[in-house]
Amino acid sequence: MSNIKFPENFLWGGATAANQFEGGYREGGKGLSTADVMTGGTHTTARRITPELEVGIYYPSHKAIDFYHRYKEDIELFAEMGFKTFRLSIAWSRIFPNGDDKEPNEKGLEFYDKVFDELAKYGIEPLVTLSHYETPLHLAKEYDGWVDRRVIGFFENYVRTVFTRYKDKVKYWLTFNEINSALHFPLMSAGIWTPKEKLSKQDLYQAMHHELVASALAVKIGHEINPEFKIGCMILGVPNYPLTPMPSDVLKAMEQDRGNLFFADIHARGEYPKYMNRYFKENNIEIKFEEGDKEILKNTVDFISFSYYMSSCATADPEKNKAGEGNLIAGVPNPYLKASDWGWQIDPEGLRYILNFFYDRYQKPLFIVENGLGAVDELITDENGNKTVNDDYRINYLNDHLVQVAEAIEDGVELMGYTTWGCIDLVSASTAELRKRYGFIYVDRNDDGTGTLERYKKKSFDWYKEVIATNGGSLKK
Ligand code: BGP
Repeated sequence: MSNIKFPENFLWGGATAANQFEGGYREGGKGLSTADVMTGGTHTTARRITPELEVGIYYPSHKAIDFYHRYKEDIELFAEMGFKTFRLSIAWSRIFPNGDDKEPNEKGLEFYDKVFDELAKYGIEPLVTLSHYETPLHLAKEYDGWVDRRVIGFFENYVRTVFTRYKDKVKYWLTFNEINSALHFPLMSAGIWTPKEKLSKQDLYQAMHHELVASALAVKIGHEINPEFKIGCMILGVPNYPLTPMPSDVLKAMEQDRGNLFFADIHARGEYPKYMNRYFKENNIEIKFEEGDKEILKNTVDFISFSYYMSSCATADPEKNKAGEGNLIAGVPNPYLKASDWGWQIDPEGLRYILNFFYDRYQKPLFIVENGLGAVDELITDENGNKTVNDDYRINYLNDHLVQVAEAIEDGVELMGYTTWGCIDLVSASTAELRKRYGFIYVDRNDDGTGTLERYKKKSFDWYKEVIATNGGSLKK
C-alpha cells in the first residue's frame, strides 16, 4: 500500500457518451443525429458521412454496445466496482427528435428516468453531458448546426426540459463535450454540415460564439431551476510543450495553448480574452454579439472539466512542424515519450502539469472526466473457465496517471473526481472502431457489427475496484 489518499467524497467513476454506447438509434421515438449517419472507420481510413442512411452500410452508433437494453446489467457492474459517479450523455435527438420540435418526446425522457433511477439504487451520482458529439441531424442539415443563431433557442428549450425533468435526480452537469474540438471537427462536435474545407473562419468562430453563449445560458438556467446544480464546461486538454528551449518555440506553445484555452477562459472568466482580438483582426473575423450576449457570458461555470490523453509539442520551425497522430488535435510528437498503438503519446506527468496549469489559471475546482488507454485486447479463458482479458498495460497506464493526479492534489489542486474514458468497451469517436478498447468490461462486439454483446470482466475490473475501495491507497508509486 502506498500512502496515497484522495480527498474524502472524491468522485471515482467512468465515462461514456450516448452515441458511442446506447444503440437503440430509432427506438422510443428517437430522431437521427449526426452520429447516426457516420460510418465505421479504421485507424487509417476516415469515417464517412452519408447524408441519408444507406442500405448495406454499417453505422456503429445504431446498435453500439446496446446500453439502451442492457443498462441494468451494466450499472450493476459499475456498482460492483464501487463507482461513485457515472458520466453519460443525453442524446438530444431522443428528447427532441428533430431538434426544433416544440414538445419533447416523452419516451426519450422516460428512458433517462429509468437510467437515473437505476444509478440511484446504487448511490451512483450521474454526471451528465448535455451535448456529446451529436446534434439532431435536422439541425445540422437545415440550419448548418451552430452556425445558425436560432440553434441557441432550440438548445435552450432542450436544456430547460432536461434540467426541469431531472432536477432531483442529477446534480452534476457538463455543457458541451470538448467544446474546443469544434475548431477541428466542426460536424462531429458542432453539427456544422458545411464541409470543413469550405467553412470560413468567420462562420466557424461565429458558431463557437453561439455555443459559448448557449453554454453560459445553460449555466444560468440550471442555477435558476436548481441552485444546487454544479455545472461545468468540458475542454479537450492537451498541454503544449515547446519542442526546444528556443524562445520562438516557447511562444508557439503559448499560442497553441491559447487556441484551446480561449474556450476555458470564457467559461471561467465570463468574457472573451484580449489575446483573441489580435487573432480575429489578423484573420478578418468579426464576432457578431447580440444584445445581452455579454451579460449571458458572465454566467461562469462552477467547475472546469477536461479530457486528458496526451501532451503535445509546438515548434516555430516549419521544417519540424509535422503533426503526429493523436486525439483530434495532436501536434508535433515529443521525442521523450512512447505512444499507444494508435499513436497517442503517453505522458502521465503531463496530467499533473495540466491540473496545476488549469488550477493556477482559474482557481476553480477541476474534474478529470476522461482519461484512459485505447488498446487491442485479447479475450482468453482463465483457469476457472472464465473469459477475461489480462490488461496489465491498461492497469499500468491508469496507475501511473493516478499517481500523478495524487501529486497534483498534493500540489494544492482542488479536484472533484476522476472518470476513466470508456469504462465499458464502446465505439471509438475518432475511428469508430470497437477493437480500440478502453473498458474494465469487455464487450463481445466486433468492427463489422458481429458479436454476442456479452460482457466480461477484465483484470483491470478488480484493480479499479481496489483503487476505489482504498481511495487510492492501492496505487503503486
Ligand atoms: C474524446 C471524446 C470521447 C472519446 C475519447 C477517446 O475526444 O470526448 O468521445 O471517444 O476521446 O477517443 P477515441 O474514441 O477516438 O479513441
